[in-house]
Amino acid sequence: MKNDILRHLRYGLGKDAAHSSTYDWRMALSRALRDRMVDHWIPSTQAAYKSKSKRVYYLSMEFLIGRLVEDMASNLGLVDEARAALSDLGQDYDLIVKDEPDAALGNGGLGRLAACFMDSLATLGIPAMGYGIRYEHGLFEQDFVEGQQVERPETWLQQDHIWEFERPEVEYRITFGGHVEHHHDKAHWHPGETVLATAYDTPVIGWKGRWGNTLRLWAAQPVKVFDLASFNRGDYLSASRSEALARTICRVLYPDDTTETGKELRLKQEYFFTSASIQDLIRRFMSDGGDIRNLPDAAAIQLNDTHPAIAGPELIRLLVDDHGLKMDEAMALARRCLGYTNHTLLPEALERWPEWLFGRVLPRHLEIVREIEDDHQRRFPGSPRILEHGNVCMGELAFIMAHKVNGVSALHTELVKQTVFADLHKLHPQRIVNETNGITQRRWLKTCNPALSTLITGQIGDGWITDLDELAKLKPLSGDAQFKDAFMAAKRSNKERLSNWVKAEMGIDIDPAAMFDVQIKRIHEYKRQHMNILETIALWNEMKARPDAGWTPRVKIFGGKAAPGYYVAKEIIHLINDVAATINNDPVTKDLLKVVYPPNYNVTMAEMLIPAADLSEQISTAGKEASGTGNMKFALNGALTIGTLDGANVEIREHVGAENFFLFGLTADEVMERRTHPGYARAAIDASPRMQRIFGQIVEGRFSPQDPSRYHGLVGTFYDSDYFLVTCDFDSYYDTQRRADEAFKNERNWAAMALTNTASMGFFSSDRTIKGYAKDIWHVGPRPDVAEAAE
Ligand code: F58
Repeated sequence: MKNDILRHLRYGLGKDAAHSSTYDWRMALSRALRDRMVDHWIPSTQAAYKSKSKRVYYLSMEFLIGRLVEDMASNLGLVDEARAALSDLGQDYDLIVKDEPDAALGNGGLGRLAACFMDSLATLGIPAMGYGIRYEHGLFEQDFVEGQQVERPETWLQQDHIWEFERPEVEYRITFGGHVEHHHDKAHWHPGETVLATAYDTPVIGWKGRWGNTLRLWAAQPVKVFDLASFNRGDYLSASRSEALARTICRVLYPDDTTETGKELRLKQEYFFTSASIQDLIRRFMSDGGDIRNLPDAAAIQLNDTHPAIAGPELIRLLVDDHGLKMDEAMALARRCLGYTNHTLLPEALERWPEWLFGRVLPRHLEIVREIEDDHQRRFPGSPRILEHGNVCMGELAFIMAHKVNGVSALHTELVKQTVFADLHKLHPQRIVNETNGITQRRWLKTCNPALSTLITGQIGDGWITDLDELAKLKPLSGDAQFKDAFMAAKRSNKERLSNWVKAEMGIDIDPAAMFDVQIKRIHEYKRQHMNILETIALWNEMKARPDAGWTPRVKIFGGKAAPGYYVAKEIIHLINDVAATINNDPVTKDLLKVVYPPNYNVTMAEMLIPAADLSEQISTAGKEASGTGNMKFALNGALTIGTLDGANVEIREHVGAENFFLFGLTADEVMERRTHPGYARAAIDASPRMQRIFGQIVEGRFSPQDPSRYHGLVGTFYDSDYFLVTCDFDSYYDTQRRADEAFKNERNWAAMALTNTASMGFFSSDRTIKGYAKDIWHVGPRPDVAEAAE
């Protein structure tokens, strides 16, 4: 390893050790690791090719992979070796690892789920390929200026992205616009614009390097760099038109997780990567000498939400227009290949394209969508429409074109059946299945929490790394005082690490003995960060009034970004920061309560915050959070959850036991029922002196003295609409928080509850989730040799 690092430093980077920067060392280390990855990757790829195994193709607009050095070193079992080699060279492994930018090619849970799935697929030895977009700029970087969010472009590609291999030879034409002609029953699409999709491959190596898959991200290139004739005429703008289109397509990840902006470009992005991926998988299949009619035996194509839902019409187009299949035959064949995962019930997040726009960008696909619609109406007269009120509804399209549709938690799947797809579910009662989300324990326990994972391995061995159910062996230890002390000591060391970081980065003193209460996720009204900050104000009021009443000291930690155009979410951020500034400067409560909101929450920050948490905030309005995956990461790392019966919280509570979970709030049914009562919010506020006081303080400008009316609008929405029922759940949330305070005082008992959480999380491994998809949807098995090795 040492020699390899030095060799890469010299010949890869042209540096000698004496004059190398941290960046140079990181690049050299990464290359040394990459060489070893390739040694696992190429044989896997060859084996999959030779055995003609069925492959999974996971199409996702987002892969939120974060940093890779440590992940790769860990899966290859090389962390100690890398650390020792660098230390011999006078370098600090930890510092080098921290130098890597966080690849943020995703918004939140959906993108992170895709990354966890890639890890599990490789660990389980399921031949698979992730397909996505190589955005030039990932999710924006967040900064706070006077408490308000400002967005700056993210620039992960400014440095060499060492993990990827450019594949200039893998190139597909992606066309847009123009018109379609029909001659002798055959369609001819004459497009108006063309770009080239070129591939960049990143190896994804599973645990112990037993198997390797590929994450293939597409970049757009102009068909010709520029039009020399136009250039010579002096028409510089039109000379570089195709270059501009190509660059725009992969320029940015859409940072909006509610509404769609830049509609046409977003549609082009979706089609761009979907078409490239479908062309690529067909080419792979054909190069093997296959009959296209057998494609479903070789390819399971999973659509991560509706963003790649154009895969249905695209596959049909290629089958009919290029391979000469009949339309109905092509539809049936495409359906056998496709599965669709739904991640949201929020109506504003369900994609719909105006038909005129869809037809202008993808005229041939609009014809095919009409054929799909006609076919479905013929077979199921009066069924829900794909084309409705002048829109192309991508949810309905994905549903109709998939042989299986899945929700991401038990509750969510039931709600999918009862609400968004109720009518389609009646017509296709076998189609919707549940695959409760999971997380990879290799990143979310092994790598991010060495203190705890070392303790666990010392106690029960390392089988949990590939079989998380093994953690159940820890359950009997919840009565073992010595082990509980060690468990809490690991937590304490993570809290100290975080406290030092908060002091260094934000200048705030926090006490590692206090309860660390963490809410990290995108800022959204349904996730109810505002309920959390209102509760913080209420607690502060009580603490100020009776500072000696034996309070449990708390540190409230927030993290998360708001979509740039989401006004209310940005007001919530502003309020949290204003409240933090007020509370953190109060001498009366300085040892009792702190509010910390570090800017630019990302995967790397999550890896530090989650191991240090005592309490995990999962407080969404019941029925709104499809699953959540942060909730799983916290419980796995020994935090207790305070939460509603929403998403996967329901299943987490079942697994860890009701007595080890702080439940509050209305259920999904009660939420729907309550909404039918006019004036429910006012009634709740009228009944709660505590809420009245807080709203009074905010409205008087207690937290924004320089601008007292700053939050009048926000407070007004609580009285007038409060669609997410903050007011209805507030008092029970407050009371439950006080129960958590009491529980935290009994350290041994808290330790038993926390340990039971960790020990009960086996079910939530993404390995289990992937096995579920493999069995219920893809009909693929792990390669027997890999499965055996894992035994
Ligand atoms: C999330 N969705 C769900 N969407 O909110 C969460 O409950 C679930 O655990 C997770 O998916 C994984 O299933 C989500 O992250 C997005 O970020 C979309 C990005 C593109 C625009 C629409 C939202």
